[in-house]
Amino acid sequence: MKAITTTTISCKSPRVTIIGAGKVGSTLTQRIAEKDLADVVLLDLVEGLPQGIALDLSEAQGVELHSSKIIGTNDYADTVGSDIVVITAGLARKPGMSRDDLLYINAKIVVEAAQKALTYSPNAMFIVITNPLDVMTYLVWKAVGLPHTQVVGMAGVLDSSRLQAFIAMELGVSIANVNALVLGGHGDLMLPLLRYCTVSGVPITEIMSKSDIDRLVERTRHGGAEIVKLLKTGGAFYAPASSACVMIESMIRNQSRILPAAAYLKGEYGLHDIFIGVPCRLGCHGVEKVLEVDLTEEETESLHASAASVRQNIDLAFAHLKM
Ligand code: TXD
Repeated sequence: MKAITTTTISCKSPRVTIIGAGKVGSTLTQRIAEKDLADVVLLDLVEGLPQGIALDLSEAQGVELHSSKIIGTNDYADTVGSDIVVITAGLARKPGMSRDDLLYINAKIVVEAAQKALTYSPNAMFIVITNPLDVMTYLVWKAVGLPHTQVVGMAGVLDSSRLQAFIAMELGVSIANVNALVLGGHGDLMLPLLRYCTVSGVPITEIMSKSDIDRLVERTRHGGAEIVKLLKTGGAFYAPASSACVMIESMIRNQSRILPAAAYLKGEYGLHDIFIGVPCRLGCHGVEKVLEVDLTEEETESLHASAASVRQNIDLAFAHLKM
């Protein structure tokens, strides 16, 4: 009889902490769990909220048949040993409020949250979702003091996915045939790269009129506000949660997907010491590479204008926080 050899495998599941159990945080928890990506610790300052969501999602497990553990808590000690920390805590936009109105309130919230989470997960990767996104991502990086590759902001996937959806709706084609790429800051100065937006590989600039494209770009730029206006209470959360989830999946499963995200630049695109939306390769080490695509002079100008507005808000936030 042959001897049976035994192997030891790690029984530890990846662990994702989500700070902020609001619309985005709770929907993201559901997505991660139902895709069996990781155990999730959902944390909020409101007592009972994360616990209630975690219990409800756990009670769906018998039907969904995933094996992710979901913990709801108000205590950072429960986040210990997280591989990824996602920060969604903060205020969402109310109708008529710009993303930048949220600057001071959310700056304080994200810095505190990041520092507390870091105490229990000193080598985690941080994904920032709270608005104004590019500024908050920079603040989190400064607050945690980790290598910049371990901090990234989610917005480009969402903005690109919105444009992708609008192109597919307009042309009446499957979304699977449409690719879209939006760079720059997550705000009114975002930069859709139309030459890189394609339908079955054909640039939309060759199959759509300029006025139609401009209309879809405008809709993308104001995609968040359009939803705020419809919902009246709070902002978008399904597409934001899906967008964050695809980033988490690429990192946890080391898929090396190229996704647009707010990454730290040190000279790429002629920009220094700033987080802004650019195409990145996301893998188990975080932002493993920033890809530099060719930009026209006009596009470079737009990207720099977007970066200048992010920089201005970083300076305001720093002065406010006395960091
Ligand atoms: O593309 C993007 N990056 C975005 C960003 C897309 C959608 C939403 N975007 C921003 O994410 C939005 O402007 C907000 O700044 C955040 C979270 O949006 P969400 O819609 O989830 O907001 P909610 O439902 O108001 O939830 C916020 C939660 C709420 O439960 C608060 O109690 C909690 O954050 N909160 C905190 N938790 C922990 N610690 C602190 N200090 C704290 N403060 C608030």
